Amino acid sequence: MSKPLEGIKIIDFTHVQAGPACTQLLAWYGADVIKVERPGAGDVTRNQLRDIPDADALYFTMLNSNKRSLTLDTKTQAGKEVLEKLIRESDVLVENFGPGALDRMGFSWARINELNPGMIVASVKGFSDGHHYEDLKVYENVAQCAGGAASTTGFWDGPPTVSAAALGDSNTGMHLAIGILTALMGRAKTGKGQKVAVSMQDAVINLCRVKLRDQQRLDRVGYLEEYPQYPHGEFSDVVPRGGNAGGGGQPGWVLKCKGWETDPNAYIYFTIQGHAWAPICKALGKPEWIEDPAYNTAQARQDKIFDIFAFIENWLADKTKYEAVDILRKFDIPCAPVLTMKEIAEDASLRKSGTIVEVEHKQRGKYLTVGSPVKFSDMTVEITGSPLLGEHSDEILASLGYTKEQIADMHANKVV
Ligand code: CAO
Repeated sequence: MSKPLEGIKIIDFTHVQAGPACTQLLAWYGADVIKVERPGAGDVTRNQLRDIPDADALYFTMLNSNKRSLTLDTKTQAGKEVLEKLIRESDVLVENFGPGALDRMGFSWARINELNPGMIVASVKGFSDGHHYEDLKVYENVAQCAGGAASTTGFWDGPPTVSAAALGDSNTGMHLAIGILTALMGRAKTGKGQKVAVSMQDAVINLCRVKLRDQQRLDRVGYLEEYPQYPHGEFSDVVPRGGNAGGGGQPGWVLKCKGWETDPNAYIYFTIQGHAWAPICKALGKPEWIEDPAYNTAQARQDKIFDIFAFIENWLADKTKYEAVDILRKFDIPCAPVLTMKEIAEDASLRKSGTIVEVEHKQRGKYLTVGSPVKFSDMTVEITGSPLLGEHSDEILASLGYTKEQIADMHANKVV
């Protein structure tokens, strides 16, 4: 079966993580994604954090699979002409340069729209157009701080903390992919392209929606009952860091299991879902708590929630995280072991589902990457290795009508 995005041609003017994560996703689903990179250098991540000398770094290979690579100096006249040709016959251009870089290159939205009125131009920036910080260059953690994630992550007695999950980068790329697909649907109706923009700050804020919920609740009632600060601690007028507390209406915490003294990841996450109270009591061997008015409602448990967690930790002391989950799952209790990246890399279920895949790379040999988290009933998403720098330059230039001599000339003049 042909892939759903087959026939969609994308100029991938992205680098580092936010933009490449977006275009990689579209490439998986069938788009022809042409990564345009500076001759001789390419995306900076090809060189960043290398683990094999002279081979593209995993930072690059894991964000650029299923793409083709064209080297092109778009600041030269000849390079601009190639880009113009590409724009005329492509559907989408994606970029995440610093603010104003595309305009300075001579490819403003107005110019691109003139070259190809059906073109969708999709951008990632740190802050949205017109924002008082719109001129700032932004990386992951800057966005996590500006988007409310850092002030609400971590423990109350520590500093604001960033997450290891790429809330600023890959998350913004995923938002942009939704924007591009929406604009493609729109174009199918109107024939017109449009500009699609996602700021990293906005994408983080979208994921911190529940914290803005909490700010308004705090403003109104002065406390947040699901936070560890309640009822024994103090609240100020801003949403505090809640440690490992559950973010919704279900109290939860990270609890120690057998071996925690030596293994920093011998923990499970345990959730006390309201209607699962009876099964929890049965699992813990505390049936007397089921009807006890001091325990049998969420409200009654609130002021002793950490005593309950301490009791559960005691119960967990002779069980590994896996043994604990195997017992608790029989009682329908929402829980999971805290998994390390090593465990994830080796997890048979994740390999089977295609979430963790091994792919072949011309320089590196085999490497692991994260496959499509979206699964389709009618499509198996195949992940291929990332392209070498300029691997497809000649074939792409030839397809644009350049002769062998013209291509050789461009190489000689370092245009490609
Ligand atoms: N040929 C010629 N020039 C090229 C080129 C090519 N193929 N590709 C890029 N360039 C030029 C651009 O035109 C620009 O030149 P000018 O600044 O002279 O106009 C320059 O290379 C790239 O600039 P940049 O600002 O994008 O790069 P940087 O390394 O200074 O900043 C980053 C990197 C990520 C901070 C910045 O791009 C940014 O803020 N992007 C938007 C937010 C974003 O996506 N951040 C997340 C990155 S993932 O962590």
